[in-house]
Amino acid sequence: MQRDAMNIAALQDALSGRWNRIEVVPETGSTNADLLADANAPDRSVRFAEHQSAGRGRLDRSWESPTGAGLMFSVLLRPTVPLNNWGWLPLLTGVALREAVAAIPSSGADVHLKWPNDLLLGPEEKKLAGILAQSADGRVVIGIGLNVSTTAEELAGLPDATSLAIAGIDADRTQLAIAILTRLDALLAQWEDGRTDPASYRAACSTLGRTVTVTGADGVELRGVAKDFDVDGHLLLEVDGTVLTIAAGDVRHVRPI
Ligand code: BT5
Repeated sequence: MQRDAMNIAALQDALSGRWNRIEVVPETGSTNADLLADANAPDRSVRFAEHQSAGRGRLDRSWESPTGAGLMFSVLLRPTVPLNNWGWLPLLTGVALREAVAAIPSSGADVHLKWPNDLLLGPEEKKLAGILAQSADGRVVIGIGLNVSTTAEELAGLPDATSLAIAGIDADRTQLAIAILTRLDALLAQWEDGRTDPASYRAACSTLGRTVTVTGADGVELRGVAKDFDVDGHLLLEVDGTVLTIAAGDVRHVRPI
């Protein structure tokens, strides 16, 4: 399938000044791994790949996408905000992603976040995008994978995945990337000033109020009601009348029978 390459000149025109080093590479293992390995990468570096041979998900899972079918990129930040506030970064990235997808002209895309930051599409809640944040030595790298023109055949091995094209939404990857990074820049400015508004995340996240199961990295599964998020962006899960604070885990939205 013929797919347009990312337009680096348009990205740089629109984003320079806000984002310091913007690169597009045809092929790499993982844009997250690249930025983490680059000790000299400046604050607000952005690296896009047309293809990743070892795209990563959380917990050593993988992110699979054909060449040019989606957005695959990472941003590197060197925040001056205290480390204990960094938990908001992947959540804010999800908010930026959702706003940018919802704003695709005449798409009417029904998108919302599943805590912490999967972007789900439509009533079937299929996964359109995922986010992976990794930190090391005063740096944080946030990676985004978003399915754009990926076909149903290309996603056949991932029954819970979808793409904008499958939903009938035609989107230009370069313009979408500009929209995401412009929104993320604005949300980061608020975050750096201590003005993050948790309401914007609450409004974007459909996990709130739902019965969910949460599976921890140890495989233990909890079932409860997602009551709220705390100041650190952790999930407050009510299990048998007790509210537990969940810092990380895989959430499944339980559907009413
Ligand atoms: C994520 O992990 O969803 C984070 C994905 C982050 C990918 C970006 S791409 C640019 C940057 N560089 C990287 O190396 N990574 C980041 P998680 O929640 O663990 O979900 C992973 C699971 O999603 C996999 O185990 C599959 O089941 C599923 N999956 C894999 N590829 C997918 C795709 N294209 N669309 C939807 N689901 C997918």
